[in-house]
Amino acid sequence: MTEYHNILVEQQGRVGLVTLNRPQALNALNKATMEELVSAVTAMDSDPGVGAVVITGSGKAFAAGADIKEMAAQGYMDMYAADWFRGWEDLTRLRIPTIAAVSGFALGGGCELAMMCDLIIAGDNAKFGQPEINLGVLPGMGGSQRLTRAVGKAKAMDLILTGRFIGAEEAERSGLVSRVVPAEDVVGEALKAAEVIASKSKPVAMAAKEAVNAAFETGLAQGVLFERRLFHSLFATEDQKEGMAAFTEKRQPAFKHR
Ligand code: CO8
Repeated sequence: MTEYHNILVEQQGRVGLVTLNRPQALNALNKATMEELVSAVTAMDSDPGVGAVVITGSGKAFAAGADIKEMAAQGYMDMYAADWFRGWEDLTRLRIPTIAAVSGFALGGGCELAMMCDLIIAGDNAKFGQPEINLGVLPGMGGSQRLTRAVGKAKAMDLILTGRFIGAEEAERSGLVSRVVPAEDVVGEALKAAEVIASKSKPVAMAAKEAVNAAFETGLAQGVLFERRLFHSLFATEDQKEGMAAFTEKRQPAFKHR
């Protein structure tokens, strides 16, 4: 069993739960936390017993960004040579569905981490922002790209150029988060959503995730074709047979490949 110092790792049924656990630093994402989080979630990704993953914070924050104290003294060559933040990209290559359960601050790299997940469930106390401009930098882990795709140019420019925070309601209205729930229920609701996802056919859920993600990488015609080919391919699975038979027989499906 791998020992972690900056995160807590649990499994509830078929759902993996990773909790960022540096509340004294508002879960600032230092290098060690990144390495542990990526390692834990990558292990879950290849575990046949896990069908979905929830990532959450602790205390007042989901995560208040990259660790400013760790970064402050770095020079250009340090950043370039280490390709600072590159490791986070591994999270975007996971095949298993991921949910960010955000309570409190999700700022800078914290907001970017949430956006690397497939969906965000927010507590009504959540605060999202990309305040890097106040530090003399800009978002460094995809914020300028993923936030713009999530909320559009006007809102992304507003957040990135002013550094202001938005609350859960504005984040939901803008399309950044999928659901807002009372703060105390956020992990529970995320786990419930993850359980629902994990009860489906795993390869089908992975294919659905791939299809949605293709919308951000391809033109419309190419994306629709990609979707149709994936759709066709699922007719080679036992789970398609089972799902459609269960509908006809008016019963719940018992998917084999979970
Ligand atoms: N880095 C390091 N330490 C932090 C960070 C951080 N990002 N955020 C908070 N802390 C520490 C504080 O220094 C403080 O520690 P100490 O008690 O030792 O002084 C402790 O956490 C508690 O914080 P505060 O006392 O400031 O708590 P407040 O409730 O007064 O304020 C805020 C909360 C508003 C969230 C405030 O802490 C804040 O503004 N934090 C910084 C937010 C920020 O600028 N984030 C962007 C960071 S840059 C970034 O993320 C670049 C992204 C690149 C990609 C990264 C991928 C991971």
